[in-house]
Amino acid sequence: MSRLIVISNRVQAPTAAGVGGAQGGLAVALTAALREEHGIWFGWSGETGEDHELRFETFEGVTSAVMDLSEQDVEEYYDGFANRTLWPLFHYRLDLTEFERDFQGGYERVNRVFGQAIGPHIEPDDVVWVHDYHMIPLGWVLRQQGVNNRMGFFLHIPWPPTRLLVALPQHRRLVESLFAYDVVGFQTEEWLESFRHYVVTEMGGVLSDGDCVTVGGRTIRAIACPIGVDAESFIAAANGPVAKATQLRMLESAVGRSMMVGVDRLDYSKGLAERFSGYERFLQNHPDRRALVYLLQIAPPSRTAVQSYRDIRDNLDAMSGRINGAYADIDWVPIRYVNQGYPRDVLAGIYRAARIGLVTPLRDGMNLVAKEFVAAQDPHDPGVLILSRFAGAAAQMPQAVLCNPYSAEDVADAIDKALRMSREERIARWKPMFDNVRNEDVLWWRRRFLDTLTEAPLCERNAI
Ligand code: ADQ
Repeated sequence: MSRLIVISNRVQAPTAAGVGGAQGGLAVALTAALREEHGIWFGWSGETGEDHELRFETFEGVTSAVMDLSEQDVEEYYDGFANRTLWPLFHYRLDLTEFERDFQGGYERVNRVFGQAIGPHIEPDDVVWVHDYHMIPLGWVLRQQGVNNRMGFFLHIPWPPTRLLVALPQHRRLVESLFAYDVVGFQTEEWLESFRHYVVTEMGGVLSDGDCVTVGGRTIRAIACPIGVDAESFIAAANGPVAKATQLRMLESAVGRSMMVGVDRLDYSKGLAERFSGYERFLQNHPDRRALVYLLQIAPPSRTAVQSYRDIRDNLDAMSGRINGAYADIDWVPIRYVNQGYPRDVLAGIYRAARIGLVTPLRDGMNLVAKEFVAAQDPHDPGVLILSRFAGAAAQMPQAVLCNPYSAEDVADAIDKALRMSREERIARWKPMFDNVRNEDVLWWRRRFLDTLTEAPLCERNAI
């Protein structure tokens, strides 16, 4: 029987020290697969240390293997190339993208270190699944060590248009390394199209039937495979006692007012400043309806070692303070701004208490919050999802109130429309989105990707 090997920057498998019930959908789906197939999840421990030894642990039937990285590794590979070069560039933020040779060198070095440490643990029948932008060259490193297994790669973030990608020095080297995999997956057709465009125009690649993309002598399958949420457990959580208590607490804290909720990592790609501006425009345009609504914005800090992330936090602190100062009354504040994480069942209750879910990223590979919000709603009285047309999720959820997050007026109009929407229309929009979230959930995603990797005839095996 073949085992599944998952490799990602951070390992989210349960550990004895562990996260247990706090796992998100991706971790739930992958740990279930690892448990069934006796696999291993490899990655960075999140800690710094000088030796690159893998530490194995098996907990609740799932084996994880983590390694420390040196301070220099973290600075160049993680804070540097991954989060100051690739993340902004792939989210169309050339203005925030930093190009440093040290970052690229560190990125390649750490991928080599991972590959050399992991390679010897891969057995001939294992199926290898590498995740996300931190690890693009890893497949290539493994092939160089003679790993000839089926290997797939999934990109969780957008793939940028060719005209942006070519701003990256050595862009071709990075894309070429993807051809070491057998299958490369993207969240949406749009990102897949951008990838194909790059391959054809910059590499002279050829597209053929069955999702095949050939460059030189190497052929891979490139597919769109949108990730979903752990829908059944989220629906169950939304109907459970913790969610019910949370919902009650939310409703009691603002009787007679509609809550809008935003839940995002504090990241410039999530469009939080633009969201606050859009809401402010609504408050300006509708003085008579101001006090009937408030925004709960939950945004736990992330990547605080990176300056642009500290800047966004300062900016949002200032904006929420200014908007609350300008509009609040003795018994109402327009924005409740909270910088902490919540357990998933509490989050489900918060979503369910909301009349509007505001999901307005400037660019997002998929966006799972949009799907969680839909999963958590009361079927008889669902809230309205306001969704950025630039989130990958918009392709599967055209029934949302789609908006342009760059336009404060558009966001204000969307809020107005959502608040006025009849119950009939809310149900009519919500139902097809709910069916989609349920049908194309995270297990569907995992099966689809792994079936493509393991069962479908591959166009050509990639020996390097
Ligand atoms: P992220 O950029 O992290 O993921 P997203 O898809 O929205 O974005 O997932 C965030 C997850 O964190 C959600 O499950 C959400 O519930 C959770 N979360 C956020 N704030 C929280 C809080 N305060 N408390 C508890 N949980 C919180 C990247 C890509 C996305 C892609 C995913 C999965 O950027 O585009 O959808 O990977 O592929």
